[in-house]
Amino acid sequence: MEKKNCLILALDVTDRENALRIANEVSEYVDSIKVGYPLVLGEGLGIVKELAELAPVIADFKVADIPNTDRLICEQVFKAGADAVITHGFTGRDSLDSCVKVAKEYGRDVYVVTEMSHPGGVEFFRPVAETIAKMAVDAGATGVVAPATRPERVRDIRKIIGNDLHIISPGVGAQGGSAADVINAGADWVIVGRSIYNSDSPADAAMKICNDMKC
Ligand code: NUP
Repeated sequence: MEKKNCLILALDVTDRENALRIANEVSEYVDSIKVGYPLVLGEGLGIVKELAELAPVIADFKVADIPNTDRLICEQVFKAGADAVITHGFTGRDSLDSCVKVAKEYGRDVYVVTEMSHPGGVEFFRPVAETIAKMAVDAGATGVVAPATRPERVRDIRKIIGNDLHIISPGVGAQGGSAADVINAGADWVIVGRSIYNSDSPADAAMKICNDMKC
């Protein structure tokens, strides 16, 4: 993904019409559009191809299964036109290796969740986040997902992964995180959903976040 605005739209609306309207309105401000279960379950995987005409798509399926099932999921995601997939890491190195292998075959990207951004994200992830981050490096992932709600954790994770891997960071706005703070802490991109798609003017909301970050 090319870094221009440091902003990724989390498009968690559930219908095609709203999804395409919002994506069109903000496309000049975002480097990528992240889709997840809400939109894909609402409209089908075909929405990925439509959105990919506006910006590269990250498929946030938090893939977390045995290696063979992970392989099958990643193949479907990339065949559908996604540029990247988000996977979990707690399933272990063999599962992650399977996702990275498929991504390399397709020339696509893999981002691995380290510690989640919501309050419960510390309960189980906190003790293993650094180990997962190290595994992401060793497995040859493109980058990791780390919480904008805890910039200090982004700093910790940046120390582990060095500068070769990217950090994409959700939790800005609706979850309380600040885009500028987490970029200063070492994130490459912020991922923002509700603060943009629930705004009366998604384009203005996206522009304001870009201006705040001065990325
Ligand atoms: O740790 C994570 N936190 C998180 O919010 C990992 C994620 N993938 N996300 C996703 O980022 C979440 O599912 C949603 O799509 C987006 C944040 O949206 P919002 O809180 O800005 O509305």
